Parts: sequence; structure tokens; C-alpha cells
Amino acid sequence: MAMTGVLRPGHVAIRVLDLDEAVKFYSDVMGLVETGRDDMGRVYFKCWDEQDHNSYIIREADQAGVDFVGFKVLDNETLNKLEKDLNEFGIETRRIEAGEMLETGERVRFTLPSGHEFELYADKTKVGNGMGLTNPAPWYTQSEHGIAPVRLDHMLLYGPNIAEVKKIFCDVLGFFLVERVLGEDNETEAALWLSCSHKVHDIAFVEYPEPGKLHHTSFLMESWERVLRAGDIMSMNEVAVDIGPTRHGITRGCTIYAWDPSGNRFETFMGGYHPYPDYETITWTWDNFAQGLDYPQRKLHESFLTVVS
Ligand code: M3P
Ligand code: FE
Repeated sequence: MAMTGVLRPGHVAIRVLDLDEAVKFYSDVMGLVETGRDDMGRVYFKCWDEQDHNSYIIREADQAGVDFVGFKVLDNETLNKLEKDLNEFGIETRRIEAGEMLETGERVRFTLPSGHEFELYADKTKVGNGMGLTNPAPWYTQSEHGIAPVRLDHMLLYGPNIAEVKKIFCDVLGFFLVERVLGEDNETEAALWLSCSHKVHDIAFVEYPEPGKLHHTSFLMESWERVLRAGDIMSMNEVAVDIGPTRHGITRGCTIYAWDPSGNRFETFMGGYHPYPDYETITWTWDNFAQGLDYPQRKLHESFLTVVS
């Protein structure tokens, strides 16, 4: 098997201000599938085409934002090896016991220099995508309910010390740098798009003074038409839209950004390209960042660059 090590973003745990309102939003507007609730008050969701039990978890809190991000690794041997590698690199890790999150195995948790809680895990119960593994249909009712993204795709996190973060992802966890934005000095890296797979990014970071911030969680749509349909559903439900529909120069993704009722930004996107680990990094200079952000409009949208949760 060519793909080993860290496989993909497996889950993100998000804080919401009103749980009932959020459950309604993520079930009916976003069209995620609720898969469980735990005794800590967390509600678990997955996207319709995901096989594992959960990918998007919410809990009620006084402040919106992200609690932690989890990436799935190939197997337990990989988990043990990456934990050892992280420790040797000087990163302290701790184990969270299997079952602390519903249907999820043991997790290796650590804090990134950007202030984000990040974890690796190898096991999560496979519940399937509802279409079975024998002669499956291409879609079913859940894929037409609400925005109905295919899968959790990536997240963009804001925080300090992204140069250190890059070392952890590239030198320890086996990611590669797909694209980057340089700061005004045309030297320092202001933003990073990192992949552990064939995807144009699995996680991204922007340098920002405040630690642990969430810019957006991104959901994959099957087509540009489905992104536009997502925009229609946002408008029908009076969802607060930030930017789009448009296309980024960075990653070439086609996108809409909007906020959940608590002010957590999410993205519905499709497209981009499929880099291999031997591809060379694409660089956006500061003077062209407006194209990087919004290629057709060439606009540095103020809200997009400054509002985080
Ligand atoms: C994405 C993406 C910025 C661009 C963000 C890009 C911060 O979210 O999915 O490619 O300018
Ligand atoms: Fe994104």
C-alpha cells in the first residue's frame, strides 16, 4: 500500500453556543448525519459518504471555536511509532483512553506550537455510508438532504509559531508543503497548506498572534453545481455567508464560506488539484495574495482575514 502513516483528518470537535440550534443547523441545513450523543453532552455527526462513526463533534460552551482536531493513522503500530517520533522531537504527548470519544480508539494528544490541541488515533468503528459494500448505489436519500457534503476535508487554523508547526508536520508526521503565502517581507511564511495524502491540503495554518483559533472547517462537495446548491440552501435558511461562490488561486479550490449559528466558519468546496509528495511547493507572494484568496475578484476580504472563532 502506498498510503501509510497519517491518513486524513478524522474528526474535529467544535464549540457551539446553543446545542439545540446547532444540532438543527448541522442536521437539517448542513445535512450531516447524527450518529450519537455522549454523557459529556457532545453530539456526533458524520458526512453521508464517510465510513467511520464520526467526523464532526459539537458541544455547548460559552465561546465558539475548536476544542481539538484528530487525524487518523494507518494502524496501532503507526500510532506507537509516531508517538515515539514526536517525543524524540521534543513534543510531550498524552494518551486518551479508548471510548472517551464514542466508537473511537485510544488517541495520542499533544499541543501544537500554534496552541491547537491535536491528536492521532488508529481506530474508529466503521458504520458505513448507508449503501453497503456489495453492489452499492451511487447515492441515497441522505446525500440529497440539506447541503450534504461528501466528507470532512480539511481545516484552516490560526495561531502563532507556524514555522515550528511546519517542522512537526513535515519532519515528524510525514506531511509535505503544497502551497504557502509569504508575508510582507517576502521571506517569512505567513500561511501554509500541508498534505499527508493526494489531496491539495489536509490542514492549513495562518500565522496569527492569538493561539488556538479556528478559521474554518471545510467540507467536500461533489461538484461545482453542488457548491452552488449549497449557496442556495444557505440563502433559503438565511445563513451568514462570508465569501463566495468563488475560486481561490491558492489550491484552485472552488468555494463558499459561511458561519454556523455560533460563528464558526465553514467552507463548502470542490476542485483543486491532486499533488504527489514529490511536487514542488507553490509560493504566493504578498503582493499577489488577493488573487490567491479570491482569484476572479482579486480582493483581500477584510472579514475573511480577520474573523476567527
Ligand atoms: C482555503 C482552501 C486564505 C485561503 C484559504 C484557502 C486564507 O481555505 O481551502 O484552499 O487566503
Ligand atoms: Fe479551506
